[in-house]
Amino acid sequence: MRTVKLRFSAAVCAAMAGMLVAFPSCSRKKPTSGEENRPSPNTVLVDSLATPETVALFRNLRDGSARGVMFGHQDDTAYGVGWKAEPGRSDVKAVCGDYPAVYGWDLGDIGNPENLDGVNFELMKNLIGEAHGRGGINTISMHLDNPVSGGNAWDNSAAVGGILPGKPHHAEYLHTLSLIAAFLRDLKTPAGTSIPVILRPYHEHNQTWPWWGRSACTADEYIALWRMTVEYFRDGCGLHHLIYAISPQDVGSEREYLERYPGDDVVDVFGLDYYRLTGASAVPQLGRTLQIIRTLAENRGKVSAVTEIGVENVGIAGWWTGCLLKALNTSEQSKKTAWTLAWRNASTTHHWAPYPGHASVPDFVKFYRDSLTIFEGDLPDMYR
Ligand code: BMA
Repeated sequence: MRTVKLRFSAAVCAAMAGMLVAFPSCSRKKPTSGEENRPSPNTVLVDSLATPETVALFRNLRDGSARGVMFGHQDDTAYGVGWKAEPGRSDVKAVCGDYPAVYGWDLGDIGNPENLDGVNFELMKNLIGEAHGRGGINTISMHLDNPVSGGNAWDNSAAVGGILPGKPHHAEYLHTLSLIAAFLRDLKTPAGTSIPVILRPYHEHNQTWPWWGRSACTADEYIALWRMTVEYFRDGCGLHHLIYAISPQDVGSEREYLERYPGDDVVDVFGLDYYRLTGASAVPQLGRTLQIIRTLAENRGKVSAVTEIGVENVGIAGWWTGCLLKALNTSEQSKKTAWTLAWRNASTTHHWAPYPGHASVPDFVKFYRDSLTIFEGDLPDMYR
């Protein structure tokens, strides 16, 4: 056993009513009894009408209730190296005895039976429910296809200008968002309460690879896309179990972090995707960046997190404690990073977390045992 270490005004109402007209393709269901009994609006989240469990999750993330940095893993219980869709299985659990505290999922290819990485969407809903049932936390990214060319997320031909309100592909794009809304609406506990989700749309937007990246749209277009999406889910669809995370990649300064930032009223989590921690010499830079982001987030009442991290195939056997843990331990500020999520374990040549037999397993176990890291079994109730 390890030691457990907008005010709601008449004006807002009117604006929301306007949204429902502006976003006709989102089918809303009648409020459930839980929604009718919702307590007073909160002033901490992008969504002033967020459910009590969602507000509690945010406060616990922000205030460090878990007293450490939570470990996360993409698609953890959906597949791993050499297996797929086996109930209860997880590469992380297989090597250290516990599940990650945070689970990443992706809605790319929504509308098909499986996502872009072969995860069946109905199975994904179940796995999200199981993770939540164990006390874990779910975060969802969206590698959506290019809505104008029909290419994949990596097709960085111009698209954002064509899907904003009033543009030719707007209605079609809202249809895609409505599929996402329907998926998110289905995420319920057995008692019927919505499962809070940290949504991470349009990630790595300071890179050039995606159609929402910096080479494919202007800053104004990106910001308009982000705001339209938040308003659609929150006001048009009435989804109130979402926490919104932004996640630029590999930034080194406050100025870089805030490029194309859509605004405090539409961002809850200051995330960072980081793929430059390729050895011990890169530790100080990540440490500095973590301090910068935590300070920025703290000053605005937000959460900071490493929303993706890793080196493909983890070629350094001591990477977990020698690089990642060291960067997290840089200062009191960097230690307040809420979570750090390793990317997916697809195969022996495409993985970011260890699996049984991997050379980094002994070091990962040290990382797991360290008092700073939090896995699922260490979590307090994050939803109260
Ligand atoms: C990338 C790779 C791809 C994958 C994509 C979305 O980093 O892992 O294989 O399809 O993420 O998960």
